[in-house]
Amino acid sequence: MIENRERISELESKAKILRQDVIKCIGVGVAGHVGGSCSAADLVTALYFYKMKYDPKNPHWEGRDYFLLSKGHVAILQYAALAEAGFFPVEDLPRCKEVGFHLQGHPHLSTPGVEVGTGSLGQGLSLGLGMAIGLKLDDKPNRVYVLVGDGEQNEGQIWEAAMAAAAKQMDNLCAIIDNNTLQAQGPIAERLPSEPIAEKWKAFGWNVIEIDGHNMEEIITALDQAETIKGKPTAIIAHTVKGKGISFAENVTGFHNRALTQEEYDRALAELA
Ligand SMILES: Cc1ncc(C[n+]2csc(CCOP(=O)(O)OP(=O)(O)O)c2C)c(N)n1
Repeated sequence: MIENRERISELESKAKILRQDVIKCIGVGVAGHVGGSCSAADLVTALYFYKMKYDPKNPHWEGRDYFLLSKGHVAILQYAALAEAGFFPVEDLPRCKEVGFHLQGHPHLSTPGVEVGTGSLGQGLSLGLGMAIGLKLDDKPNRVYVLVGDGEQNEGQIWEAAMAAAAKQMDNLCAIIDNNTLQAQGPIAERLPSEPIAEKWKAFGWNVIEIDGHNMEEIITALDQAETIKGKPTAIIAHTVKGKGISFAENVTGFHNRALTQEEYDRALAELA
């Protein structure tokens, strides 16, 4: 149990580092996706530093698990995880969005560790499903994890993939839904409501686990449980706070994709220290 507590506090510290990296990646005066990166930081930390198998020196290693960032606009969060995991130097992060550089505004195959290009919302789950089917056909044990936004549930393609994954009994596929309740222009409930999300995934035939997406113990328990479920894909509905960890950005729609002033940048890093 103590060992578990130590492991959890290590992961919590790592999540803090990822959030700091996100801020350094955005820098001052250039718009960046603060909100959705910080809401998903604990989830992505648990995937990269607890659950997934990979080899940063050999990104195409056959034994790896696959991570797809369906909400591709928070690429900087995946870049932070990949850098901290050793796929490329952490010093590359502030060069994000530089023309021709390997870190672009949305995930691109030129980045070591990125499996697919995403950013047009709705596509990542279908891509992940295709990979999961391929792995099953090859009788491989690798797992596929797809991070999906709750606003992204407005995309019809999500539900085509959800229906097909359940029909094909893809128990090697796990969707993690970052349920932060805001999308780019405001509360999802006021734009096109996605709720009730858990009931929808259950009705589509998925194993559903609901968690507090900032509670590391709940996150890793859910990821472990998902692996034991046979005959169905798992959807982890993670209740999160957009902008989590930066007081002035928490639950503020304006921080979906915004430039930071020097003062905000300094304050964010101080709060995350
Ligand atoms: C097909 C498509 N339509 C619109 C957009 C523009 N867009 C980028 S992020 C976003 C909101 C997504 O909301 P959500 O999935 O909840 O993301 P989060 O709040 O977690 O950042 C939109 C509409 C897009 N990237 N792709």
